[in-house]
Amino acid sequence: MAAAPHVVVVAFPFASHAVKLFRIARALAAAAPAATFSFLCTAAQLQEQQKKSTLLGNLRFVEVPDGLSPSSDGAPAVPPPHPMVRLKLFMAAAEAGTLREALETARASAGGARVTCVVGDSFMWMAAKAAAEVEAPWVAVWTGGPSALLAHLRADALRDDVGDKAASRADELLTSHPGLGSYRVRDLPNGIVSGDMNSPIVSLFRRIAEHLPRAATAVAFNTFPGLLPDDLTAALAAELPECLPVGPFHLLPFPGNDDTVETSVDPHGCLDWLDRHPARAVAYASFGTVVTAVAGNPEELRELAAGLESSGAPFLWSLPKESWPQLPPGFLDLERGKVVPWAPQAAVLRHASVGAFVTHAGWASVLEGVSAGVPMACRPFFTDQKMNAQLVARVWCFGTVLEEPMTREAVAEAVPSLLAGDQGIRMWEKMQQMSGMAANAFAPDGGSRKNLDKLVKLVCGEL
Ligand code: U2F
Repeated sequence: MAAAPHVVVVAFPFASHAVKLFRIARALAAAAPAATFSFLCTAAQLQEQQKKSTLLGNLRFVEVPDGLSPSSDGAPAVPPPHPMVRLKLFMAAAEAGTLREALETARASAGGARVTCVVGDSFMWMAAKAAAEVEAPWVAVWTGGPSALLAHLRADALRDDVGDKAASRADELLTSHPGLGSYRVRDLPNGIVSGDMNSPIVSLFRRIAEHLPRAATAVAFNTFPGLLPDDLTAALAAELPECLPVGPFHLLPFPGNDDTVETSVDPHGCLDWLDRHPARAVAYASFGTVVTAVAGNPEELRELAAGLESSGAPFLWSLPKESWPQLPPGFLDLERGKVVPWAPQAAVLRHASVGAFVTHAGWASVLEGVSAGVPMACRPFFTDQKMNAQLVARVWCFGTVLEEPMTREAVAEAVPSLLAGDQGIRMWEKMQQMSGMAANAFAPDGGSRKNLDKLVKLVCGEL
């Protein structure tokens, strides 16, 4: 009798990546109860996931060191404050061998069960080599905006085309690049045709683009069939091995439990506060999990505050507490608004009183806006966000872009127009069809459900 499959899932422990990989690991483990799943991540992130969720019997945690050296007296290392420094240390250690060692620990602690597949966040490109060493296929997961991945895969062609004219051609559409024709030169992620070509994050994307086409057996995307424009889907299919849209996988509820309890945990009373407002009256603002830490700009923060205040609309703003002192005096006491350090965003966006979403256009946030049918005002900052914002505003017509730097006037104009203006109503109507498609993606015959079933077979070695 063949041994039961042992699938290793490798997470990337920064921003909201780990929770996304954990949700997909959990969906796979629930669908394949006879297989063992080892979820590899740093201790801090494993603790976070354990706090938030019940574990399934066949899904176990294995630690990958965070790459920080303990001090000479053996005391635990103090993490450097900047996330980019932590990222660099973690990635260097993973590349040098900590990931391979964790894989070996996973194998040994699963009674020596051979690893039959490695599923990994694409950011953990070194998992490709670790998988090859144990003769297992590597299935990559791309959690971000798919158009940005295409841009990274086509980076050489884009550079040949744009050359050193990125500034003078900033507003040109990339019409000669299949799948990228709706984006302008200025929307490309940093480090492709402009910006610092040697920053750690740019080198990381280069590695991803090198490894995915050559080493992955399949790439799972956080999208659902029908969401992306056909030319983008076709261009990705031409660059990559099998592409499987299995999203929005980060919104999948705990297996066997239909209510999305996890995404509704609400320590700051956001949902009760929303209950006190009429339908489509409230603007919700959030810039995800990394923008404020990495690119936060106090000037723009104050502009957003002033814009929300003068928009006249009630607003709910999820903003890390460290940034609260930068808000204008008296802002936190405004009756019309509520500022919280964390909101149950997916549930907030599904609340009937929310009618506009001011977002950084991180991919999960975009998917949550689309799933809830809430028009978006996007202020993108880095990586995939500018392309995601173009997809929202130009391709789907589900929102607008707040140009950089965001001004109070732009916010004060965009918010009421999304909430109650003709343009907002048209967008809202247009979004209802797509949000219906998102809701059906995991129905028994839904497109993402079928792809997830296929992914389960693939990782269990049945295909
Ligand atoms: C990076 O994105 P972020 O983690 O900043 O942003 P999202 O992909 O939008 O994910 C944020 C998640 O955190 C949740 C929110 C999303 O699921 O619902 N959240 C919440 O529940 N409550 C809050 O108060 C605030 C957030 C990167 F910056 C992006 O460019 C990439 O697209 C993304 C890819 O994974 O990673």
